Amino acid sequence: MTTAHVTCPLCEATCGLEVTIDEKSLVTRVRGDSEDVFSKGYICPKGASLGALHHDPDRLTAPLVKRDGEFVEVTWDEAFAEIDRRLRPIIDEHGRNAVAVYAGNPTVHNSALVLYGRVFFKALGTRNFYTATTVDQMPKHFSSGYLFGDPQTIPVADLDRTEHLLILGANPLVSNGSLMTAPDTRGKLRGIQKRGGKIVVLDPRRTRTAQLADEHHAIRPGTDALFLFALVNVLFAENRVRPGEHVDGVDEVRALAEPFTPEAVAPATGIDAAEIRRIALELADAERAAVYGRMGTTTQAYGTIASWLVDVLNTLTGNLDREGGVMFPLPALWRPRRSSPFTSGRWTSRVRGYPEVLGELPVATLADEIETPGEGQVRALVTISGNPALSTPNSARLSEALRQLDFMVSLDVYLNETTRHADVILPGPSPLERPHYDVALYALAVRNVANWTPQTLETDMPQEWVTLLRLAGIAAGQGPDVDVAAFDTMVAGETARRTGVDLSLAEGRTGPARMIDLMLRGGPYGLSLADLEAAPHGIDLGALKPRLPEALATASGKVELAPEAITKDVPRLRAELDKAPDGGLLLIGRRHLSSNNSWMHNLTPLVRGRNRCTVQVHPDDASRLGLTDGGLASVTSRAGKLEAPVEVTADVRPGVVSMPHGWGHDLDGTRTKVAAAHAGVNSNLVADETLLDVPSGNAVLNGIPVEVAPV
Ligand SMILES: Nc1nc2c(c(=O)[nH]1)N[C@H]1C(S)=C(S)[C@@H](COP(=O)(O)OP(=O)(O)OC[C@H]3O[C@@H](n4cnc5c(=O)[nH]c(N)nc54)[C@H](O)[C@@H]3O)O[C@H]1N2
Ligand SMILES: Nc1nc2c(c(=O)[nH]1)N[C@H]1C(S)=C(S)[C@@H](COP(=O)(O)OP(=O)(O)OC[C@H]3O[C@@H](n4cnc5c(=O)[nH]c(N)nc54)[C@H](O)[C@@H]3O)O[C@H]1N2
Ligand code: SF4
Ligand SMILES: [Mo]
Repeated sequence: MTTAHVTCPLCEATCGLEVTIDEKSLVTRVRGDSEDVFSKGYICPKGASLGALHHDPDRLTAPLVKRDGEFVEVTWDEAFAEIDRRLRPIIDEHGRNAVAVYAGNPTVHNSALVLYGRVFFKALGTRNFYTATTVDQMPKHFSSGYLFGDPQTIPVADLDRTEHLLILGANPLVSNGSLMTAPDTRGKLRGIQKRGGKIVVLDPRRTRTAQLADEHHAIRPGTDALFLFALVNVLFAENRVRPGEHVDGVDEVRALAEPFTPEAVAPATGIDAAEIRRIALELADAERAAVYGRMGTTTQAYGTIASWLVDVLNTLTGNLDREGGVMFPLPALWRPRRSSPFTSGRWTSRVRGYPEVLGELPVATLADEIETPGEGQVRALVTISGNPALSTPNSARLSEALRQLDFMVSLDVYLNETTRHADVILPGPSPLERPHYDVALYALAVRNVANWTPQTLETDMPQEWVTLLRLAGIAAGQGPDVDVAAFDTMVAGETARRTGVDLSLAEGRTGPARMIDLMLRGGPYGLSLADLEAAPHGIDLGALKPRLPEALATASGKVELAPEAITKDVPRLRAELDKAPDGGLLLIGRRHLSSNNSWMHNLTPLVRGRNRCTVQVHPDDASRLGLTDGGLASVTSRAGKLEAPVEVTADVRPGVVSMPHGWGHDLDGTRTKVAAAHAGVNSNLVADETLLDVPSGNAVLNGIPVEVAPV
């Protein structure tokens, strides 16, 4: 028996887990590591299933190549030779933009994919670059980019010290927190209440988080920007504005907020004007307060304005960069300092003219780019840990487009709804077969921490950084047999140069371990990987500290509260005030503690129990529409139609129906037996790919107009 201490890479909470392994390399137990400096023993059902994931017989362990429509196992060299043979001619004949990339959510949770994905993307040099960010948090990057100068500079709620938390469109008790790395959010939210503080939740559904909160307001979907603007309006009207130093643009915000009085937004939001006023004043008068918005505020038509207003409120109430307010973490890894402030729209998408943001185009337009002939048409696709065939809007249309590609490669651990369209699938090691450091998420942690996970179990499979370097070699025209060790040393040398650390200090290490050693050494705490290796439960680097103005990268060196790139979208929102709600139904999403987007449904412990893929309908709507609990309903939108069982519940607001995403595992050609037996229905069949948040290009996944009828 051996015991390993690993950081769970499945969601953003970064829990420390204790994994027990027997002599035959069988995972016999996974439990929370009570000594972990951050998570202190917390674990959720997904983390507890790391063993089930590792031992899943459907998890791929060898490359697959499609021959005459059937996947066959091949050697790694054969797989790379096939990619070189088929990808290079497409690049040579049609140019680099003919090859698109889609990187999915687990990329962010995997240091090999984070650190070496960019090497491959650079070698490929395509403008057809797509990620799950445009079905998620792009509006937050956009607003942070303009407010603070850097799209990665996102303030997080100081959960351990705040006394008033206003949550919009987030359900951290189920999601375990997002853009807010905080293991055991339930404990942390309870802590606020124990200190005598208050939690207010705005959500069209009475979620677990809403149930724990002191107050829940069932806002109409898609109206958060109106609601938040009304709070800003009240702060000015009632003389509660105290932004502090380092802030520009307060007067512009005052003028912009003028039309958005509580009375003006009440009909659209469904929240009383008097309530809005009270919520604003309680926020302003709280000793230390934080406003936090997530999926419900970003995946909607006014995602950028809503994300911006969240931080406008934090700033105007004096809670930006203040203990108990929202603060900027200082992670242990070196981070590049931007040489120039963030800007978007440096190029636009070919078919619909959507602006680039962070070098990405909206994944909602990927099907357009594949289907539409002409110069620059996408003919090949590389997916990296993504399942866009389930996770992106109008996924039936995208699936059909994937069929039309000349060539497709997927780096993925399953043969699923997306990868079945690939010509070559390259698997990667399980979380227990690779080392781990959370490169991305410690930059969003409510406490500064660092924790390294050594590789627990051996594998014959190449690490994914090796795979990415070989792909980079192919993309660069050097063929499938690039000298990986030399290439890696070159990449590390570049990191050494940028961090100002002597490469030889990381001698004896390769891959992500060497990169992380260099970045730790060049980072603000001067740590090294050896320090972390000596601390299996992590190193606590303390509570968050004020970081302004040093954290800012704007041209003015100040928080630019009214950037034109955002304020020019306000007239579009203003027009909403003149529209009366049309009484139609709006579809929103829903997450479950035992789910992780689309890809953990092949693990028996996580799909046990009753079918969770239901359409939740309020009793009033159910009786009006003739829907019965357990009966089948059709859900129809501009984009498509689906059928799913009805669950009648007063948890959803009247006029709102809710379905989880990531289901629909009954498609031909997949190899996920357990998931197929718990197939569910794909909610993105009805998500409309033409509905976007205009500035950021983020898809609208919450508040989709639908019709629901009994089947
Ligand atoms: N309607 C609706 N749609 C949504 C959402 C919603 O709320 N509602 N949520 C959106 C959000 S927030 C997100 S982030 C996206 C997620 O969208 P995606 O990232 O496209 O989808 P995932 O379900 O996360 O699929 C992850 C894929 O990575 C593979 N994988 C897992 N681990 C590894 C690994 O270690 N290496 C490799 N190479 N592959 C791996 C899995 O097998 C799976 O195929 O979905 C979005 N879609
Ligand atoms: N168990 C589990 N955990 C996960 C995931 C998972 O699939 N399962 N996915 C992970 C990922 S990739 C992400 S990005 C995070 C997401 O983390 P969260 O954002 O916390 O998760 P959601 O459950 O999508 O919460 C969004 C909430 O917004 C509400 N909502 C919908 N429309 C609106 C609206 O217009 N206004 C307001 N105010 N609220 C609205 C929904 O009812 C829902 O409760 O979760 C992560 N953690
Ligand atoms: S909350 Fe997230 S990080 Fe923690 S055990 Fe669950 S999946 Fe893993
Ligand atoms: Mo996400």
